[in-house]
Amino acid sequence: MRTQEKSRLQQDLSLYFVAGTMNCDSPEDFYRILEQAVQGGITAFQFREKGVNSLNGQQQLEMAKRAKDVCHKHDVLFIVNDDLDLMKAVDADGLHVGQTDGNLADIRKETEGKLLGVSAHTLAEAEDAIVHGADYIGAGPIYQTSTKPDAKKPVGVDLILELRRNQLNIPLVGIGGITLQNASEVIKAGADGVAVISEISGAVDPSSASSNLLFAIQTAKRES
Ligand code: 3NM
Repeated sequence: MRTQEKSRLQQDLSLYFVAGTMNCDSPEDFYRILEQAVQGGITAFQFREKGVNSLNGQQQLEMAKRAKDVCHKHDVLFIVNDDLDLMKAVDADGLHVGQTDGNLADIRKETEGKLLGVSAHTLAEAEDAIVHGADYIGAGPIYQTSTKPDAKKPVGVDLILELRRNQLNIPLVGIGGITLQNASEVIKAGADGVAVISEISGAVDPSSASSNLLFAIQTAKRES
């Protein structure tokens, strides 16, 4: 990735909201939260419609299209979680995959011209993702999270420090249990951004939650 593209991506990943209908009361609530999050200043969004009670088929496709339109109206990156066909069907900006979502070399071939994000829990997983051409890494869970039932043991900001100490200078976001209170610690450890679900989806006011988070992130970046 060229230096200019990389620094643009580092900016675009600053406040990365991840959500699906499972994280909201209803599909309509999902749109309300997304609209407000966009108004509040999220810089990237991941459509993660998976797990119990998630939508599929045509309903899922319609929802992804509408979510992409909301994002693109405000220059917010639109990434699809772990569904190559859906990513292609909606012409999303990229795909995000976990460690068990398939062969990375094959996925990279299928996502040519798109962003590819990979979740990593260890230095070895992050190195492997980079070898296979990942554009960014989602490192986590940083803190305890109850949002993802199968989340691994929290690694703390130590994982981010370790990746940076080992010269992994790929765009990087921390994920898992990140809140307004701890976001700046994640940035100061070397992350380019934070990815959150419940801190925005569960907020009484998702717009203020987003703008407060963005302010904390930008302040921490300036101070780093
Ligand atoms: N991935 P919250 S943790 C989707 O460790 C996801 O890869 C994780 O939700 C990982 O911000 C996580 O509510 C859940 O803690 C993040």
